[in-house]
Amino acid sequence: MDTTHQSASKFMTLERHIIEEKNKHPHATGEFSGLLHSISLAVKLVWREVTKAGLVNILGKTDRMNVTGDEVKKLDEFADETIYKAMDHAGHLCVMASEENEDLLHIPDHYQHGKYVMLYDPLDGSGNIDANITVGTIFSILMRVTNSGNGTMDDVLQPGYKQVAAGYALFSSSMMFVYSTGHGVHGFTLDPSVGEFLLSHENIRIPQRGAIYAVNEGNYNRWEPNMRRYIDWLKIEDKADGRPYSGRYIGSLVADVHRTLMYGGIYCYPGDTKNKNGKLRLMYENNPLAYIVENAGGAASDGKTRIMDLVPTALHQKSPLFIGSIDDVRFAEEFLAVKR
Ligand code: P6P
Repeated sequence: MDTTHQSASKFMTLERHIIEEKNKHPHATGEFSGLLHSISLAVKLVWREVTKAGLVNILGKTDRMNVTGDEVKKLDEFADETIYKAMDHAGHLCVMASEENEDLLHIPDHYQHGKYVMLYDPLDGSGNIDANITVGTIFSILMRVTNSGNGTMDDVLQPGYKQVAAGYALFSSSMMFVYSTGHGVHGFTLDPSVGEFLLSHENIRIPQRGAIYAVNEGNYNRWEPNMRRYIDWLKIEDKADGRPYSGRYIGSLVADVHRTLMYGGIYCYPGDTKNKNGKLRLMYENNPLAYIVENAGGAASDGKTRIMDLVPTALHQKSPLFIGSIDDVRFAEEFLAVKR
């Protein structure tokens, strides 16, 4: 095979990958592929604004707080509206839910209602926008459980193991789109010269154990004693290569989890004396990222229970999160289970 052809055969666009993934699901209709394609377009529109945020007046703050008390930045609002408008008319969805909106986001009556549900965090890590730090969009896809018409809370409040797809876009030095439909985790990098996502990380597998931990140590004094003991243990010089784990914390979940996916290790956001369930949202952050990491061979729990087995009771409920290499998550669970 000549090198030209070889390089051409490696030219896998996201669109072609989605179609080939569909062919692995014998009963899949084009609707699922169309949904993923719509999402990839939506995040490109967000990326376009994120890349110029510093140049136009969409940095800074609005006078709004979101439903979980985070300050809403203008780019948050733009991303939220852009994704909704890119997804509401395509006919794939019966309802949406966004971290930035207290209630369900219904599909306008004059548009076709589809069989899927989408939950999304439009701009995770947005507190870092003004410092030009990596942020991203996280999405989770479920099948509706009601028969027709507007989707309901029953369609949305499903446990994470019911997800049929999940992924995230990463707005960093380059733009990446990482997704899974249950057949491996695949990463695409945007080639801005053609506006296409090209396959750059096929079948991502997370190392069984890593040497990096990510946690906000500013909360150390609020943690329960076993959590402190776990983090203290990571810093002891007795690890496999004779060195302690390295601490890395970006403060942007999607970036911290992507690094963990690529290099291994663990990201922790435990509960504490001030927030017993921590800060992260089960439906918009923990479930989709757990789906990705598990499909890459990793694990995600709340310190005791598998994240994707948690049965949601509220749209914006929070849960502690321990996510990453399977050995690291199990070590953390063992420390947390010790009876003192
Ligand atoms: P803290 C951003 O608001 C976010 O939800 C995640 O992206 C991030 O990992 C976390 O909060 C940071 O929280 O308490 O460490 O500042």
